[in-house]
Amino acid sequence: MLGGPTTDRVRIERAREPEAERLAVAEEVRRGLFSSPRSIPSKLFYDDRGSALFEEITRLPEYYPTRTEIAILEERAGEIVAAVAPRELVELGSGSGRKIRLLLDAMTRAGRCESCVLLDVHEGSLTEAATALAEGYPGLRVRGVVGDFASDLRRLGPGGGRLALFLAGTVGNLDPSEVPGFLAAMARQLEPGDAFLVGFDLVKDHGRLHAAYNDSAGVTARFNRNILRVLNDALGADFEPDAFEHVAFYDPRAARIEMWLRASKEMRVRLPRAGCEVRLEAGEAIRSEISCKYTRASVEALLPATGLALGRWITDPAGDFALALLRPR
Ligand code: AVJ
Repeated sequence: MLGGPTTDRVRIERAREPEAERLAVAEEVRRGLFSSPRSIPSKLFYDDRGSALFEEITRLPEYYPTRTEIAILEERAGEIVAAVAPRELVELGSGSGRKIRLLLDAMTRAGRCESCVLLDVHEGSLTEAATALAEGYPGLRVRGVVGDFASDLRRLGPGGGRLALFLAGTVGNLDPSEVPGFLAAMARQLEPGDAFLVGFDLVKDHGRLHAAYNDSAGVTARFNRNILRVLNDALGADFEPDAFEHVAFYDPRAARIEMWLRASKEMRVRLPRAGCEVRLEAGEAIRSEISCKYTRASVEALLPATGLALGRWITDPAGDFALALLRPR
């Protein structure tokens, strides 16, 4: 179907029907809010407003990961594509498209750019990204899967000639105890010769890490509070986002950033579509994100028993960010 009209080359699927998805989200939110510590699943950040705010974060002077990862890919995409020789690109969390294009361009130059699969929780950004790629790459077949990388990797289907991407350091949002299981699940969607390229934000000066999540323009604070609006929209909740304070800090022992929302007063929040009500004391906080920072050694320590081995380890000259090229053993 080379060069077919754009719409013939795009297919969007859902891992779950919208109603089942709503029930699953309600259950996850309820579980998080009544856990100790209280938490909200980070994947809920990315509605339309949240995705736009994250885009804004990527342009902040303090937020180095995005521009560093792009710089690495601008320099090394050709080498990565030469090492894997993929026909198909898979991206978990469809992002803004800039980075996947650097790899698709390298595949086009190598003469093997056939198909692309995007997996993302947010249907709006997924459909937009899939359509834009089909328009930008004549002949490319694009499949979008609305789903969660933590539970829906099987929807990707079997590999073969596949380079999968998990960029931006989003792997840092998983607890390290969950990472080996996640990598093993990805390994099951790969064939020998395929590869999984994973972006890891690296341990560095604590002041720079702190600043990246406490920007002076307050965009990260708005991004953080927006997750409460997402809960209001999705579950009919009545959080007052402005009554919560943005808190983010680096915990050197766990090598991770933690983001919290701290209630500035005592409150009672109703979440009718999750069938619950939460009472918060003044000063009580809800954790909205962890963002784990890695070293080459801590990445290698995750790999035994995953079915993946470390191939290339590519960093920027300053060692701020790494791309790990993982290969099925
Ligand atoms: C997109 C998940 C990689 O953890 O740095 C940015 C999200 N949170 N600022 C990260 C985020 C606060 C980001 N990831």
